[in-house]
Amino acid sequence: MSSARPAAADGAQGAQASASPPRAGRAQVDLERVKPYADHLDDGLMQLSFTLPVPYGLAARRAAQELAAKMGLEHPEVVHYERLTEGYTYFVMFGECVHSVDYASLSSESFDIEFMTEQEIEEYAHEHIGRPVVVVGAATGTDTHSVGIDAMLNLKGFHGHHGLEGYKVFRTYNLGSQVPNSVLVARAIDLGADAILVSQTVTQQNLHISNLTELVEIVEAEGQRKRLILTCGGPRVSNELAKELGYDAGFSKGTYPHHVASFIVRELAARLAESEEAPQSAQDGAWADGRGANAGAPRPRAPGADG
Ligand code: B12
Repeated sequence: MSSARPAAADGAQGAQASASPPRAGRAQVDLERVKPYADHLDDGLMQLSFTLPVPYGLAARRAAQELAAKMGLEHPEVVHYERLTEGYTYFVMFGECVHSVDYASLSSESFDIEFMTEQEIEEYAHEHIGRPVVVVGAATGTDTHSVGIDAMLNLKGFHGHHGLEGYKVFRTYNLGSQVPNSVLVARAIDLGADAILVSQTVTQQNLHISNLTELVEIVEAEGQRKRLILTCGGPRVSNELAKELGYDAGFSKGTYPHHVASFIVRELAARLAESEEAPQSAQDGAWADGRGANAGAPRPRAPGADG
């Protein structure tokens, strides 16, 4: 099967497909009718895997083929199947997808946030915010996966991009994993935080949805929604889902710390401008030597809290 890289494989969220002409000998992609690619352009071939709760055997194989055909795949083939445990069979299948998508119309929509580099973020924050930005994050509820939030907040960061702790502008508080929503919100209020970062990995039985929703409800009940920037992320979190649930932005696989950092400083600057809060001078010592997380003293609550 193909090992073709998706357009955003470099981690840039929503990166555009290259506008450069196709290499010699390569067929031109019709971006209005994009289909899966394997052996040659537009062959529609795709691979899928799933488990059926039926015992391993030829009947199971047939059932998988029929299911794939019902999904609309042509020439479905089982290329691998094995007994998982008593009464369960795992399948890997190939099939031809007959549908296509209009990528051209999608890529002209506003998926693409322009991200700044770390240095640009520092400069932007200095100019438009003029004080440290306090961010508090955690993997909430029962979710024990802390790698995502650590990747965003801790100095070590992700793939060579250090986390917000390494920026001069940010004061970071990483509360870890399995943090109840009420605790995260209370801490954010105590610290006079500008933004909350929530990580959710486990999606079984839509746990992430109920958990993310609960946090928004608590923030609203505390009258803090207008002033707290709410961001969330995780492998199954999209910007669309996040907004639907009441967050300002959502981030998924391939996110680097400067992605969320760009969003937070821009959003905060916009809110400050809107509330006509005069930028304070960037003179407190914490700004000047700001590297090193959790160093900043809690800031008093900013005005504009709703409620
Ligand atoms: C490591 C791991 C664990 C470790 C976690 C250790 C730790 N300290 O985090 C341990 C062993 C503890 C663990 C436990 C469990 N795990 Co686990 N685990 C994984 C594994 C292998 C890797 C996850 C990971 O670290 N990814 C790397 C990080 C960097 O990626 P990421 O989280 O997506 O983060 C990126 C983005 O999403 C985004 N992001 C994430 N959060 C945020 C937040 C913000 C604000 C922003 C801006 C961005 C952002 O930025 C990050 C960098 O780009 C995955 C499988 C896999 N290969 O993905 C399973 C996986 C996530 N685990 C899974 C499961 C089911 C569990 C358990 C429930 C298993 C069990 N039955 O006990 C338990 C969890 C129990 C609980 N109460 O939560 C499932 C989840 C299925 C689902 N969708 O619900 C997975 C997918 C495995 C699988 N295929 O079944 N797990």
